[in-house]
Amino acid sequence: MCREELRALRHALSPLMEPASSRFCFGSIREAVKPRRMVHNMERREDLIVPLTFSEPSYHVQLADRAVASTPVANVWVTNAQGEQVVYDLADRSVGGAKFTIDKRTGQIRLSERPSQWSMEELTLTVLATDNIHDPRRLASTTVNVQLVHSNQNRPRFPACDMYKPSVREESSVGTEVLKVAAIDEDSGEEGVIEYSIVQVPGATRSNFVIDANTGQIRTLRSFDRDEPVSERRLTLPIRATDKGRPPLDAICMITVEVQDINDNPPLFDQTRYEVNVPQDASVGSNWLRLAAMDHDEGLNSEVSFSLEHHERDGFFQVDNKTGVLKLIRPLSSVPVRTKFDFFGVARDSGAVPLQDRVPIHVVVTERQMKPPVWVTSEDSITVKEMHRDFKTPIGSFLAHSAHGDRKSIHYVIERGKSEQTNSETTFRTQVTNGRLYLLLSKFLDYERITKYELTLKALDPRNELSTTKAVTVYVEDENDNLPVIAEVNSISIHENQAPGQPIMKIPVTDADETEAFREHSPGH
Ligand SMILES: [Ca+2]
Ligand SMILES: [Ca+2]
Ligand SMILES: [Ca+2]
Ligand SMILES: [Ca+2]
Repeated sequence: MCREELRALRHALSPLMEPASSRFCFGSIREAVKPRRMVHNMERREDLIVPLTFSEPSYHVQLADRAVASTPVANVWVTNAQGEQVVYDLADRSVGGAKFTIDKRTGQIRLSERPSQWSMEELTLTVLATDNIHDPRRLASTTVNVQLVHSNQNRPRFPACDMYKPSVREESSVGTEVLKVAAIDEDSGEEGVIEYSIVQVPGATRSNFVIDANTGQIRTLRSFDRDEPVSERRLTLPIRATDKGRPPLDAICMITVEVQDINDNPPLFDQTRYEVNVPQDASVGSNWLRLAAMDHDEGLNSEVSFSLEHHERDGFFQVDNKTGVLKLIRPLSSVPVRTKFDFFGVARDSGAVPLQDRVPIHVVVTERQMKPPVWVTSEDSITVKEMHRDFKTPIGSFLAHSAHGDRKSIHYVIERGKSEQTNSETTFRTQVTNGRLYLLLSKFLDYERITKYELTLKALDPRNELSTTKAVTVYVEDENDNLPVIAEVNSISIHENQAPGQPIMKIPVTDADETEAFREHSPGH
């Protein structure tokens, strides 16, 4: 026993002790404090006096940090009191002793203040016992080591979860910083230490992001492509914060990462070349062709304007820069029949650094009195549900007449453009019955890949080889064809004090449907 403790022990016991002249005897500390006269007495009564002995040489207890005042902490007692009255007390009331009380008769130690705010993780009490019977009095001391055990009272939480609206530019390199999340946990100690992780979405074949477990910094694990047909426009990113309590508590924040467009697609013409025959007597201002181009980017990056190249010298035709319609602006009456005009059409997007496509245009001047077919059907768009599985029933029909009023002789063609959206994969086919063109599907549609197609139908009169094209847009309608997927939830920990009916966690759900209404999920649905 150290000198300070001893001094404290003496001080604590002073009310119990007789004046200095009294005879007394310590148990475990008797050697340290015995006065001369006591030696004499002990020698004389050695066979009669057995020192008091505590049931344990020292006591070790654990105390939950959420314990309240008056919680029993430990019971100490002496084993050899033999019915005599023993008095227990705590030594040194200035340190640990002030935080506890002891029942002087039973030796039960109780808390006298809540330990949640203590600065120390453990403390040691010195307990003294004495009897009032023997002469000299018998004394003993022991220690009670109290170790504070932290309880996991608080679940981590993401205070700014609703504010996270990260975005990442498509085609950004691997390792691009996306967002730094932060969760808080009001527990102290390990129970308040947070680790971050990404919740795995079932069925996900590859990981999109990685998070630093300690800092919450999220980076990309691959580069994304926003544009059709890949169409990664929104990526689901469920983040979990887990504390180190036993058992741990966790929280999940569902984050949606928007993939921002860059101008990485040039416009693409819907045909590899445009050919048209124009009669010598065609009137100035008449339309002969419509250039069409698609650009898979978004906004200005996909806004296309048209122009003509190498045509300044001839100057017979002009293209509308918005609609792509080619019109005659000078009479061809002086131009010999079978004259060919070869020039290029240009489609340029409006990106900061514009991209463009060129297409050859061939115009042949034909005999007078010749007229191209005329489209009777005025509709120029169709909407098809993406679940459409019927490849035999037409999704639309179109009619063109020859300029001579004979419709049976008209030939129809659906152009195969340069991209899937302009029918490069023959997603659409035609069937002609009684001089009318019927449009049919030959492949499944998937709104999550392609939302609209730009088709070019051509009506050709074989007698004069004049043709007229018609642009038709096919809109794909989103259907609720993707089941919501519940992300992996390894374990849910519920706090013992959690009130019934209180939410225990938000289960992360993802859904590939593009339309917002099909992505809303309510419990039980
Ligand atoms: Ca916690
Ligand atoms: Ca892209
Ligand atoms: Ca793009
Ligand atoms: Ca573009």
